[in-house]
Amino acid sequence: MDTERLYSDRARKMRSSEIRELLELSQRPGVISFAGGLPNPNAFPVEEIREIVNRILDEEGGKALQYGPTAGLKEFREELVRYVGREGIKAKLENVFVTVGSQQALDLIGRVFINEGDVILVGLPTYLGAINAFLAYGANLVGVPLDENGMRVDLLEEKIKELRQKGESIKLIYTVPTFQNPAGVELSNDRRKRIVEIAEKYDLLIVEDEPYHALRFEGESLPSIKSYDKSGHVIYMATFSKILAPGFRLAYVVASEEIARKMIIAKQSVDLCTPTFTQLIAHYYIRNGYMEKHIPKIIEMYKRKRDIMLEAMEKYFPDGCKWTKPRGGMFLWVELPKHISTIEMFQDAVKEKVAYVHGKAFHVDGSGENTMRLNFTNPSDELIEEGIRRLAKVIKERM
Ligand code: PMP
Ligand code: G9A
Repeated sequence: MDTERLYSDRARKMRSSEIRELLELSQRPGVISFAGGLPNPNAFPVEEIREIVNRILDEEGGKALQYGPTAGLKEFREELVRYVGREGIKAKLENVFVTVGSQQALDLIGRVFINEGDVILVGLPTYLGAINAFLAYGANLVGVPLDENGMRVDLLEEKIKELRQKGESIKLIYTVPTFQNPAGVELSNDRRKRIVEIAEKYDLLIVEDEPYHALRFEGESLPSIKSYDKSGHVIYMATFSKILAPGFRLAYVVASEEIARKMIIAKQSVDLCTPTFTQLIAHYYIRNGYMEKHIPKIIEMYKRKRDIMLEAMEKYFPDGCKWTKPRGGMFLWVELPKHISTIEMFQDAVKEKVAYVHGKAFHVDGSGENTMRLNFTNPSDELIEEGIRRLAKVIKERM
């Protein structure tokens, strides 16, 4: 059968994710993986979840196993309104809805906002899952460089002016402000305010994707971009994947009532509703104070792992390599000398049984070939040091 002929134009634009493809390799025996952004399984509160699941099945089994509203269970959304309120986001019930992971929210944004050729401004580098979601809808992704304080909003504004002059249709700015995936950097408070001013001035949307906000090891927590938004230009999303369990596939969006309504209609055709069962579990988990007690434990574990990785890099990595020292999150970002391609080096790494994600995957302009992303949360403490030793050997050989 000639399936190629049958595919839609949209299907032709879909790209497979390097991260997803690396998952299989990462699970091979003996491989130490710094590739996928996976939480550590020891950070999953298995016993507490078991207890909560039994309770829910006893008390509201009929509801837990039933379809629910597309926007999410009302009591869970009410809880989320309070939850984001503590982060300075003023939301009403109509502004908040639940999605199957924030990955789904990114796809819904594509469905609702992107026409073929529309410009989306993203960080250089930026989250690969967002790149692929937006590309599938025909977006023209334009990169804006980052520095140690996150996206260069001065360059962002220049880019917007330049694109407008060329008559391009710019729709939105996508950003991961806190402990960015992949670079680990934080958008400074000044830039958070400024980016809202820019969105208002040019009438663009900001997508604020915040999976890592709660995973802060040090420094002061910064207000979300959404907390500066008075005009409905910011679509905020956060997920339970990194603070509870990615297997729940549970996230939420805060947006203007109008945008929320449109995205919920789009979601109706995707999956009717987010699983009711996991919403009830997460709701119970927050409402009864489990979350507050759980997050400090994850932070302690991940901070230790970051420190082990940084120490091992100091010890083993050759001169000429640079890396970020993130104050939270799950990733650090490495820059090798310009002549080294982390794509070509990957085969050597596989032979040494160590994996990473090459940096070009996160760059929409084809740059970043001498960079790579390392995840420090998934491997055990012992394997972090050993993996860095292996990686350093591979780098030295290439040098
Ligand atoms: N956005 C960012 C920036 C991420 O890092 C991730 C997961 N790595 C996601 C979205 C998707 O997360 P989930 O679908 O599990 O909520
Ligand atoms: O497993 C995934 O695809 C989620 C992790 C994303 C990442 O590694 O950035």
